[in-house]
Amino acid sequence: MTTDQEAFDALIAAEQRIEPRDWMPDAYRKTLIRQISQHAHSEIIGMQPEGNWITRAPSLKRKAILMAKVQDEAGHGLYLYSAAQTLGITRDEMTEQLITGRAKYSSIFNYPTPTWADMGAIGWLVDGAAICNQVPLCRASYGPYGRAMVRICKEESFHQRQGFEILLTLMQGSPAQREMAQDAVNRWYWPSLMMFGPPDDESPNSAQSMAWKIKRFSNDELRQRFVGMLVPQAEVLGVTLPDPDLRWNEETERWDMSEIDWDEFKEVLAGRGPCNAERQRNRRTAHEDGAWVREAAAEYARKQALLPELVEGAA
Ligand code: FAQ
Repeated sequence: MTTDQEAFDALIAAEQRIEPRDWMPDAYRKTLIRQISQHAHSEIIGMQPEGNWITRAPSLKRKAILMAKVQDEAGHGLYLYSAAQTLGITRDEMTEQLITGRAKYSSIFNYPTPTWADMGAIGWLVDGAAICNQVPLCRASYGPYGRAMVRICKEESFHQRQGFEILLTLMQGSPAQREMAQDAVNRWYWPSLMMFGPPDDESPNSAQSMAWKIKRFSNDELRQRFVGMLVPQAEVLGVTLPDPDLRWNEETERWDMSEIDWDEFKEVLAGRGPCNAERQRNRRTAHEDGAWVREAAAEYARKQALLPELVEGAA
């Protein structure tokens, strides 16, 4: 007779999907809840840096595009919260973890967006990194997560292209516009490399997540792939990637690069990045301001549930 564990292992080995009603080890469930909820929180907090520019976008067309993009991120958060809920955690619990500062979300969203060029750099670099990281997650062993990622990745591809196009337009503009684009690339390049997580030898979750086929590539492998994608695109844009040591190493067939400032990464994760407090505060306020919407929706649902009885009573 096969045990639950053996059946689970066989599904993973056969590249089959684990679905919500299947038996799964507690640690697998816990890892998925951790990663999917952090991912959902990232999408929701990630609306803030760009939301900052909606009222100041340089044209109606740019404003419409930016609004659509920020709304897409909200949608991604919702798909991901729903995927996490299939594992037994409630939306309320996840929200509570986020607004009380107990949950992690991506370090990248704790950096400020002082200029319009930041919208270009976020699209190109942040969405670009997100795609690199998330395309392999479409094959994650947990069905609801993998399926959510398919649609998310399609939308992220459009986001990346719109960011690239903002930077291209600026790079074809005046010297001041070119300088603004380069400055934004300089500020977002290193934080975008940090999105892939700590180096492999300091990544406590990677080995197990890869064995469970949640992650398909290690943090460093994906970081390498991302840099390889950026180099030719930077040439087309005419921007310089701010790493004088960046070069292709024929022998190792890897990109040599300067050391990432992991102290900065740790500071941001510890809540001491440039915008951590502001992002948390805004999220908390938005949640409190939305209380009446939740109450109204719950009341509406209660009345809808009573409706058949009322109709019957009236008949
Ligand atoms: N920031 O052992 P590992 C987006 C944490 S969405 C903060 O390597 P793991 C779309 C990690 O959670 C961006 N924390 O962990 C968008 C773990 O913490 P824990 C979000 C980080 O899970 C664009 C600890 O460090 N994407 O950009 C970071 O195997 C534009 C040890 O690390 C995802 O969430 C970090 N950068 O690998 C939205 C993708 N890196 O819980 C708006 C899904 C690591 O043990 C605008 N997630 N940590 O205390 C993943 O692929 C993985 O979770 C990794 C980390 C690769 C992020």
